[in-house]
Amino acid sequence: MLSKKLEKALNNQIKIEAESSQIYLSMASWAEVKGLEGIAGFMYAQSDEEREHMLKLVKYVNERGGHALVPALKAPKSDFGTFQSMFQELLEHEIFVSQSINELVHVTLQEKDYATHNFLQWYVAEQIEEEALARTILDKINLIGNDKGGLYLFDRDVQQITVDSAAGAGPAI
Ligand code: OFO
Repeated sequence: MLSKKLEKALNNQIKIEAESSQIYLSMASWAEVKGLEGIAGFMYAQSDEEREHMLKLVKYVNERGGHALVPALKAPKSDFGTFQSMFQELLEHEIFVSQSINELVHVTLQEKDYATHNFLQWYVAEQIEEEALARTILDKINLIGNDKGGLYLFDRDVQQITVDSAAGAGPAI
């Protein structure tokens, strides 16, 4: 059974994952409208992943005798300036999510809830990968600079950049 304090903290994380999914959906839509099909596809996939992260938490909270609450969300912004700044925002957002997961892990220790501590290790590992992925993409973007041909290739190949490639295992562009 979850303590009230931990249930509240987990519900807060549900909201953060839901917001992440909304933000990335908005990024996908912005990129699609700009004709950046590959970047849009990448962001749609990121959005789906965040929804999965949220669902995993919802099911866990309910399974442990809590009540997962579906949160109200504020609308994300709809203009991201340039694709460079959009990916910078993606990285900053993932750093924020990592901090939030860390705080959540801290609460599990305070509450001596080792099952939830164990459950959250998946998120800890996932955040390392997601931050690495965002940094890998930003490195590629910095290499491209303002080169239009580079952007064309980047947009074509960005969907191939996976978490594995960020870790050095898969295809890189
Ligand atoms: Fe990328 O944030 Fe979920 O965990």
